Amino acid sequence: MAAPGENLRIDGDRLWDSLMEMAKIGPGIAGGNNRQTLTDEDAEGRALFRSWCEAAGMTMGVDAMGTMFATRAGEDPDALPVYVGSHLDTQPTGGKYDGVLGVLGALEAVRTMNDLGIKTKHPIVVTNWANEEGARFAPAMLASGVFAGVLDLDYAYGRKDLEGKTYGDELKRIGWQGEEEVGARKMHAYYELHIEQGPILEAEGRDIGVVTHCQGLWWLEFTLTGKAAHTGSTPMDMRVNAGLAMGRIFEMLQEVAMAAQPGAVGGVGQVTFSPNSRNVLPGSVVFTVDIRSPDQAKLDGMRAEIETRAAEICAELGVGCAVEPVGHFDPVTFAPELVENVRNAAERLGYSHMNIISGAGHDACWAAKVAPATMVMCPCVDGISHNEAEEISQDWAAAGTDVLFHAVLETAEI
Ligand code: HGY
Ligand code: MN
Ligand code: MN
Ligand code: MN
Repeated sequence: MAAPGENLRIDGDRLWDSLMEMAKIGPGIAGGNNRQTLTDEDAEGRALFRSWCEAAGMTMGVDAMGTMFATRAGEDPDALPVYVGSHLDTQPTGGKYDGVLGVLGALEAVRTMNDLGIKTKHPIVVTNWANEEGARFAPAMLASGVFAGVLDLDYAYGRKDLEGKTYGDELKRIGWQGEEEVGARKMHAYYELHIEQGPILEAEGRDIGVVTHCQGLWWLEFTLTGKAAHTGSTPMDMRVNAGLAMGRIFEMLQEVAMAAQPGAVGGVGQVTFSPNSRNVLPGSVVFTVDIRSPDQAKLDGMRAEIETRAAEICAELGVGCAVEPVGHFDPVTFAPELVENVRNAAERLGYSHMNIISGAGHDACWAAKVAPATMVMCPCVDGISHNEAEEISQDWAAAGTDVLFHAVLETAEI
């Protein structure tokens, strides 16, 4: 089968217009987006995406987790489809491109196939995975985790946001609980285009990241139990101070992650003090430790050390310490033959490229459990993401989508 011609390119202006159109839905307060999963804004973005897919002649399926699958028919109806996707949900202070570029880049690839009358042997399925971010309902990549058979549907439906609302109830409320059994679909292959969300590609002056691996992750939810008490009248030697224990654990976490360099990260993004009143020592402190590494031994070693030392810190202060893993996947090796398609596409199209390990987790990590999968990355400005200041250039968006388009055509067989 001949490789796609080097002049085969997507329509970068049309892609950019679609990105800017989607960015109007769930605007943030500083130029980015707040389109959190299963909110009314998410529902509005889903409806716009569905209208675009239908206008491109695709048929829409939705599964019981709310993941959207838009199918472009192939020449061979018995051939398993090539899935191409990412996510439209955002962080509360998210950017306009994290996830969205992958979904709308996949749609642009289909629009270009339509323009050029390209027929593929394998159907193409453009996918919007529900709840990739895990910001509102932990863990991240929840829907793709259920799809891959790693997480079960009841567990997922029971996940709660900070207001105590459940995933299942919110999915029904916005009217996006689909009929399809989650994971019943079989994939021939899976591709995902994503911004790097880190500084490497821009610093190295490369247009394309050929993603060979993704680092593994643990999300460990700590619940520290102290004694709520008056911050003024309680003598220092009579305090059971969960806040102090938290501070010492944060310091220890930093030390463990630095000792695991190179190739490890550790931090905390969310803390809940209760009663969270200025003049009350916290009765309880809940926070999620996020540790990651491409090295399996390092990843699991960091987890063991952090849990052991956190228990010691709390025991010293008389603070209760409970830990629950609320998210995990092992380091991922993407499918070499698909990685090669991405590399060849970048070469053919004249884009500079380099191998890269994904620092962020993606739905591709779970897709890789059930089918050959890989990713294409493009740079982002100063490596900023999960921040409303996230920015990319139109050229980077077009380059990444051109490469995605070519790699998908290779696998879908024109
Ligand atoms: O947490 C992650 O890596 C992804 O952005 N959900
Ligand atoms: Mn993402
Ligand atoms: Mn993200
Ligand atoms: Mn593991």
